[in-house]
Amino acid sequence: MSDCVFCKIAQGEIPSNKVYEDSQVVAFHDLDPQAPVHVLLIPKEHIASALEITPENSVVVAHIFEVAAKLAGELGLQNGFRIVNNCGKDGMQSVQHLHFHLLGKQQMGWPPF
Ligand code: D5M
Repeated sequence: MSDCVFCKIAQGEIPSNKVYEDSQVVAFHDLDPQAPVHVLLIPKEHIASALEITPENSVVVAHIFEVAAKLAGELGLQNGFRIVNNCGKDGMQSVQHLHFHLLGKQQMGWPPF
């Protein structure tokens, strides 16, 4: 999508601090980190939110979780981490391109609200 900031990051049209890229997925540091490690993982394909995951596009979601596990090892998150997807208004989604937050290097709390 031409006006989507994460599509522009995926296509290299705007800069990001990338930690991983392959043909399907890009991962980069969040510009407003909420934990000592805060990386975003996105599909290169524009999927607006978790509500838009279908049988046709869902393979990339499994791949994102594989990449997250690999990055967790590389980023020193062996003690654990949290993966978050914010969806829609109630979920506080602010960028309308599917993304997963990988957060770690601190003790998390629960519940998250
Ligand atoms: O989270 C969207 C997240 O995206 C939020 O933590 C800020 C981050 N963000 C927004 N623009 C950028 C750029 N250009 N680089 C890196 N990170 C960015 P949400 O789940 O939608 O609330």
